[in-house]
Amino acid sequence: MHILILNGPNLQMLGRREPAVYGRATLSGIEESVRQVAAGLGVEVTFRQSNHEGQLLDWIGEAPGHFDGIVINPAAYTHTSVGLRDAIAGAGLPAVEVHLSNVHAREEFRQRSLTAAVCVGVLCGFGAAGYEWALRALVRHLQNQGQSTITT
Ligand code: CA2
Repeated sequence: MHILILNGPNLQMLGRREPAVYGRATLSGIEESVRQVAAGLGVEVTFRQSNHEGQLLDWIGEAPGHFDGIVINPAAYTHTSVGLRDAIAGAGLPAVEVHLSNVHAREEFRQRSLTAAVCVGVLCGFGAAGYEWALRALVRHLQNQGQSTITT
Protein backbone atom coordinates (compact mmCIF):
# COMPACT_ATOMS: atom_id res chain seq x y z
CA MET A 1 0.00 0.00 0.00
CA HIS A 2 1.38 3.40 -1.00
CA ILE A 3 0.06 6.65 0.50
CA LEU A 4 0.65 10.13 -0.90
CA ILE A 5 1.02 12.81 1.79
CA LEU A 6 0.54 16.32 0.45
CA ASN A 7 1.19 19.66 2.12
CA GLY A 8 -0.03 23.00 0.85
CA PRO A 9 1.26 26.57 0.93
CA ASN A 10 3.58 27.94 3.61
CA LEU A 11 3.85 24.68 5.51
CA GLN A 12 7.60 24.74 4.75
CA MET A 13 7.76 27.46 7.43
CA LEU A 14 6.56 25.12 10.18
CA GLY A 15 8.61 25.19 13.34
CA ARG A 16 10.22 28.50 12.39
CA ARG A 17 7.29 30.90 12.88
CA GLU A 18 4.00 30.97 14.81
CA PRO A 19 4.86 28.09 17.19
CA ALA A 20 1.93 29.07 19.43
CA VAL A 21 -0.49 28.21 16.62
CA TYR A 22 1.29 25.44 14.70
CA GLY A 23 3.72 23.97 17.22
CA ARG A 24 7.49 23.56 17.06
CA ALA A 25 7.72 20.56 14.74
CA THR A 26 9.25 21.24 11.32
CA LEU A 27 7.80 19.70 8.18
CA SER A 28 10.82 17.42 7.85
CA GLY A 29 10.34 16.39 11.50
CA ILE A 30 6.72 15.53 10.72
CA GLU A 31 7.86 13.56 7.67
CA GLU A 32 10.29 11.58 9.83
CA SER A 33 7.61 10.69 12.43
CA VAL A 34 5.13 9.76 9.70
CA ARG A 35 7.75 7.53 8.06
CA GLN A 36 8.25 5.68 11.35
CA VAL A 37 4.51 5.13 11.72
CA ALA A 38 4.28 4.04 8.08
CA ALA A 39 7.08 1.50 8.60
CA GLY A 40 5.22 0.10 11.61
CA LEU A 41 2.06 -0.21 9.53
CA GLY A 42 3.98 -1.78 6.64
CA VAL A 43 2.98 0.93 4.16
CA GLU A 44 5.01 3.12 1.85
CA VAL A 45 4.65 6.92 1.94
CA THR A 46 5.59 9.72 -0.43
CA PHE A 47 5.72 13.11 1.31
CA ARG A 48 5.48 16.36 -0.69
CA GLN A 49 4.92 20.09 -0.15
CA SER A 50 4.15 22.86 -2.62
CA ASN A 51 3.21 26.50 -2.43
CA HIS A 52 1.62 26.21 -5.88
CA GLU A 53 -2.00 25.20 -6.32
CA GLY A 54 -1.37 23.83 -9.84
CA GLN A 55 1.44 21.60 -8.59
CA LEU A 56 -0.84 20.12 -5.94
CA LEU A 57 -3.55 19.55 -8.57
CA ASP A 58 -1.03 17.83 -10.86
CA TRP A 59 0.18 15.53 -8.08
CA ILE A 60 -3.39 14.59 -7.18
CA GLY A 61 -4.31 14.07 -10.84
CA GLU A 62 -1.32 11.76 -11.35
CA ALA A 63 -1.95 9.78 -8.15
CA PRO A 64 -4.39 7.10 -9.43
CA GLY A 65 -2.48 3.98 -10.39
CA HIS A 66 0.48 5.02 -8.24
CA PHE A 67 -1.07 5.57 -4.83
CA ASP A 68 -3.88 3.95 -2.83
CA GLY A 69 -4.91 7.05 -0.91
CA ILE A 70 -4.00 10.60 0.03
CA VAL A 71 -3.39 12.42 3.31
CA ILE A 72 -3.58 16.14 2.65
CA ASN A 73 -3.06 19.33 4.58
CA PRO A 74 -4.28 21.78 1.94
CA ALA A 75 -3.37 24.68 4.26
CA ALA A 76 -4.84 27.99 3.01
CA TYR A 77 -6.24 26.30 -0.14
CA THR A 78 -8.61 24.41 2.16
CA HIS A 79 -10.69 27.56 2.39
CA THR A 80 -10.42 28.80 -1.20
CA SER A 81 -9.77 26.12 -3.79
CA VAL A 82 -12.58 24.65 -5.84
CA GLY A 83 -9.81 23.28 -8.07
CA LEU A 84 -8.35 21.26 -5.22
CA ARG A 85 -11.77 19.94 -4.26
CA ASP A 86 -12.44 18.89 -7.87
CA ALA A 87 -9.01 17.26 -8.14
CA ILE A 88 -9.56 15.18 -4.98
CA ALA A 89 -13.05 14.18 -6.09
CA GLY A 90 -11.83 13.41 -9.61
CA ALA A 91 -8.91 11.25 -8.48
CA GLY A 92 -11.37 8.82 -6.92
CA LEU A 93 -8.87 7.89 -4.18
CA PRO A 94 -9.82 8.04 -0.51
CA ALA A 95 -8.34 11.16 1.07
CA VAL A 96 -8.02 12.29 4.67
CA GLU A 97 -7.74 16.02 5.39
CA VAL A 98 -5.49 17.04 8.25
CA HIS A 99 -4.85 20.36 9.98
CA LEU A 100 -2.36 21.07 12.73
CA SER A 101 -4.58 23.68 14.37
CA ASN A 102 -8.24 23.40 15.35
CA VAL A 103 -9.56 25.44 12.44
CA HIS A 104 -13.03 25.56 14.06
CA ALA A 105 -11.65 27.51 17.00
CA ARG A 106 -10.04 30.13 14.77
CA GLU A 107 -11.18 32.88 12.38
CA GLU A 108 -14.52 32.36 10.65
CA PHE A 109 -12.91 32.02 7.20
CA ARG A 110 -10.94 28.99 8.43
CA GLN A 111 -14.10 27.25 9.60
CA ARG A 112 -15.19 26.53 6.04
CA SER A 113 -13.40 23.78 4.14
CA LEU A 114 -14.07 23.34 0.42
CA THR A 115 -12.15 20.07 0.44
CA ALA A 116 -13.56 18.29 3.51
CA ALA A 117 -16.71 17.06 1.79
CA VAL A 118 -14.73 15.09 -0.79
CA CYS A 119 -12.52 13.49 1.87
CA VAL A 120 -13.29 10.39 3.90
CA GLY A 121 -12.73 12.40 7.07
CA VAL A 122 -10.94 15.32 8.67
CA LEU A 123 -8.56 15.52 11.63
CA CYS A 124 -7.68 18.89 13.14
CA GLY A 125 -6.25 20.34 16.31
CA PHE A 126 -3.77 17.60 17.25
CA GLY A 127 -0.66 19.32 15.93
CA ALA A 128 1.97 17.21 14.20
CA ALA A 129 0.50 14.02 15.68
CA GLY A 130 -2.55 14.60 13.48
CA TYR A 131 -0.56 13.40 10.46
CA GLU A 132 0.14 10.07 12.15
CA TRP A 133 -3.51 9.62 13.11
CA ALA A 134 -4.60 10.61 9.62
CA LEU A 135 -2.28 7.98 8.13
CA ARG A 136 -3.53 5.32 10.54
CA ALA A 137 -7.15 6.24 9.79
CA LEU A 138 -6.61 6.11 6.03
CA VAL A 139 -4.78 2.78 6.17
CA ARG A 140 -7.57 1.29 8.33
CA HIS A 141 -10.16 2.64 5.90
CA LEU A 142 -8.35 1.06 2.94
CA GLN A 143 -7.94 -2.24 4.79
CA ASN A 144 -11.66 -2.29 5.61
CA GLN A 145 -12.42 -1.67 1.96
CA GLY A 146 -9.95 -4.39 0.95
CA GLN A 147 -8.86 -1.93 -1.67
CA SER A 148 -5.48 -1.74 -3.34
CA THR A 149 -5.33 -0.58 -6.93
CA ILE A 150 -1.54 -0.75 -6.96
CA THR A 151 0.07 -3.83 -8.41
CA THR A 152 3.78 -3.05 -7.86
O1 CA2 B 1 -3.81 24.18 10.85
C1 CA2 B 1 -3.40 23.88 9.73
O2 CA2 B 1 -2.76 22.87 9.49
C2 CA2 B 1 -3.69 24.83 8.54
O3 CA2 B 1 -3.94 24.03 7.40
C3 CA2 B 1 -2.43 25.66 8.36
C4 CA2 B 1 -2.57 26.73 7.29
C5 CA2 B 1 -3.83 27.56 7.50
O4 CA2 B 1 -4.00 28.45 6.41
C6 CA2 B 1 -5.07 26.70 7.66
O5 CA2 B 1 -6.17 27.55 7.92
C7 CA2 B 1 -4.90 25.71 8.79
C8 CA2 B 1 -1.37 27.66 7.32
C9 CA2 B 1 -0.08 26.97 7.02
C10 CA2 B 1 1.04 27.97 7.16
O6 CA2 B 1 1.89 27.52 8.18
C11 CA2 B 1 2.73 28.40 8.75
C12 CA2 B 1 3.66 27.88 9.61
C13 CA2 B 1 4.52 28.72 10.25
C14 CA2 B 1 4.46 30.08 10.03
C15 CA2 B 1 3.53 30.59 9.18
C16 CA2 B 1 2.66 29.75 8.53
